Amino acid sequence: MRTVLLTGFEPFDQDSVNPSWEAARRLDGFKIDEQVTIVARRLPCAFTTAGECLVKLIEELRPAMVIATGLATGRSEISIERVAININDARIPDNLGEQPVDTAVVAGGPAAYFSTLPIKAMVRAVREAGIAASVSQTAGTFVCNQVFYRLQHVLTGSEVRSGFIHVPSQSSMALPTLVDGLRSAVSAAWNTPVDVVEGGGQVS
Ligand code: PCA
Repeated sequence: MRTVLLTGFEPFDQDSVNPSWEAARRLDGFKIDEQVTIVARRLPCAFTTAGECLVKLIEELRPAMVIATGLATGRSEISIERVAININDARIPDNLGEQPVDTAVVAGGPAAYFSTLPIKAMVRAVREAGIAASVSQTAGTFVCNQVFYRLQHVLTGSEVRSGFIHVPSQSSMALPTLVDGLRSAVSAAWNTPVDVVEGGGQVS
């Protein structure tokens, strides 16, 4: 049995729940097919611990694919992220009170890493399920971007594909819809070895 590791975040910024974890945990144990099961785990929302926690989970679970998710307050669609950048620039303190400004995620690392997931196919699959989705060109500069960058950094050169999905707040998308959308995105990621070519860019 192979594993797709799906992570969500603990609540942050005075919220009592984080829909990324609420949705991910409802997919724990879901079988994408006979050979592949989703394993869901929660990450702390802190610059000093989130990346370490994810790297340990990858060592422990040896997943065949890794998809991290987090909340993007203010977005109304499921955002399939294209790129992680080598910058921490926190607008608010994280859950340990840290607020780095303009520091590197990995000192000396490349400016950015692209998702190695089939992002266009994932958007298409979520939309086909009747749920709003789009490619996002920025995962921000807070803990989500940091975790996304660390994920791509640690898996550079490996066969294991990985990437990040931002989810809307529960006022924009009900939890059952989000769970369905996430399931569609993860299944498409696993079942699409080469991404589809489909316009999804932005002018600005
Ligand atoms: N969203 C934050 C961090 C944790 C989360 O769920 C972000 O977008 O960086």
